Amino acid sequence: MKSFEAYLDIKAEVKKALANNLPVVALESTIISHGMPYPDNVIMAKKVEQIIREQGAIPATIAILDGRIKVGLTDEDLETLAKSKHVVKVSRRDLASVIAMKQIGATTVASTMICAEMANIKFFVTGGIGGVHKGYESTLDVSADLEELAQTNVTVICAGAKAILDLPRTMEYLETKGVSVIGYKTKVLPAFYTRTSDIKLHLHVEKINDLAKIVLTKEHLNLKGGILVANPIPEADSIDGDYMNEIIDKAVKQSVVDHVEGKDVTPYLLKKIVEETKGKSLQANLALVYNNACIGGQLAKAYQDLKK
Ligand code: PSU
Ligand code: MN
Repeated sequence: MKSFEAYLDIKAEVKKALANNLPVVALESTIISHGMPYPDNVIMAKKVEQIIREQGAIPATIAILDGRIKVGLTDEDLETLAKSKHVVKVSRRDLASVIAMKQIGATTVASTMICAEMANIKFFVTGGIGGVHKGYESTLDVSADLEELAQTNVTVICAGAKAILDLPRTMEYLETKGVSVIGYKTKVLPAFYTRTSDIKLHLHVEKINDLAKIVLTKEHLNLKGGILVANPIPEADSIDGDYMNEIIDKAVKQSVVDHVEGKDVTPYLLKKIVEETKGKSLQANLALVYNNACIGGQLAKAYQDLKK
């Protein structure tokens, strides 16, 4: 037994699926605790799990509770995460202390990847990843998500990244770290609320099966690190880029005035954006997560089918 296994609580259904080589998809919990308001966050978390099931895969939402890494949550766990005011946002840095001190922890993209790999889960669905922040030159604010993508073997399905980040620098960082960013039915990086950006991707695929082949080949080659699948928001749910950029710029400026730093930056900006758009951005956020769940579930299944 590996020493970390003593800290893992894998839900029976997930354990059974893994033992039988059935498709499993991990989900993060910071999007629940720090990414969306209550009760939309609980509705989102449940619906995402349901969509993954509809694709023939088993969902496993990850969080830290009672000094344990929970892989697969009960409804009660979910309510605790969604409602409690004392949930710690857990990135790689925070994982050991939050477990040791038995705090309630919500996992980011980085720490969800770590826990998914511990549980031997290959796929993880989220909304948007963290990245290089605007104003990086003076703050050095780069999300630990990028370093995790460089070293942990999990495929992450997202809708690109929010324009709260410096998208060209985020892409350069990923390139340097050897992370493949694959557009699913898009040749440019989707920018979360919008389907497009000016950034050309090095690779795009039209078929889920091709994504599965790439994931499996990377595994055979023993290349460490993640793969990022960028799946654009559905057209009907997308929001005008210029309108969003104006709101985002305002939120970023306010964060400087308010002296927001460190791990508070991203949640602060997400909250401000929801307020400024009067909830419109939240609807788009929900739609893109559901869309990612659909593709993630299909990809996990296609990968397992290829391995048969
Ligand atoms: N971007 C979003 N929604 C989110 C996050 C990012 O559009 O909920 C969350 C994710 O959990 C991500 C984390 O991993 O914020 C990044 O935080 P930081 O920039 O502090 O690394
Ligand atoms: Mn940061």
